[in-house]
Amino acid sequence: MSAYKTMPPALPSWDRCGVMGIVNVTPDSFSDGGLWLDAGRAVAHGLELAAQGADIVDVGGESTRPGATRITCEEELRRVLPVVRGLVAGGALVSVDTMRAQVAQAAVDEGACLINDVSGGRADGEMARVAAKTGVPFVVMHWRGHSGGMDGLADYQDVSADVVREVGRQIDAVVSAGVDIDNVIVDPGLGFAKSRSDDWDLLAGIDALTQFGCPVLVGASRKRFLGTLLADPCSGTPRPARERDAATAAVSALAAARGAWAVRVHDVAGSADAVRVGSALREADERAQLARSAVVSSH
Ligand code: PMM
Repeated sequence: MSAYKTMPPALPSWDRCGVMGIVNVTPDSFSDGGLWLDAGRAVAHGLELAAQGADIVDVGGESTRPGATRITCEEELRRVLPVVRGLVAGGALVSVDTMRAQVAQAAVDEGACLINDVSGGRADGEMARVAAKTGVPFVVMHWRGHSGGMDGLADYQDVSADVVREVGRQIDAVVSAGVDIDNVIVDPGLGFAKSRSDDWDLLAGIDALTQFGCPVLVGASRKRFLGTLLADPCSGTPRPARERDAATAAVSALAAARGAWAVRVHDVAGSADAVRVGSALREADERAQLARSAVVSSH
């Protein structure tokens, strides 16, 4: 039985780029694995993220770090559902990060208001139908294959054009399965079958993803391309994942300035400020463009 007795919630939107706080209920996620495996701690952490300014809290039970092996559906349900339930009871807006239709359905039944599927519906043939049936917003992330082998799939002619084309195909597939186009959110899938330079190229070309008219979600938080950028200049050792939050906030500001709908981050406080900076810059830019076009049309 869905938590939504009448209408499912519309796509959340804010007067700036939103902040999605991450709660990984996993033993093995790359930067916070094992920290929030206990449901009570995970709920407390998610509510703390909401208090720090997360507009929505994303709960995932299966690690997608490069090389990760899959867990069973039962285990994923066991990890995710009590946390979704606790966060909803605590008043947070919750999304569920899952590639499984059964987990998505169960999480929506507990009150999750968005399905974040890193495979964009490709990993589970039932997912798009479940997303359509529940009527909640659905993330179509660019994805080429499961984490176990995805590093071998980072082969592009032109990464921005290829990602846009493949995401476009996946949007068509989920819309054909009944998902309302107004509920589709797109995501470039930074770090998923991407080299470090692919991630930078995708960020530089993020405007291309807006051509579908769908909101854009950016997930750069603590990812490898930031660790490599900030590597120790002597040893070349990548900056540890937990020390990449300032760089993540910088990406959040840039994504907001480019018009992203939301950023998905571990450290909410830094990005909550950063998206305000980026969104204010974007608004100032829009005002300046309006003023320029008013001058041109008055001549
Ligand atoms: N990245 C991760 C997990 N889920 N979801 C979306 N929509 N976009 C992402 O970039 C994304 C994601 C991997 O990061 P994590 O293991 O720290 O959660």
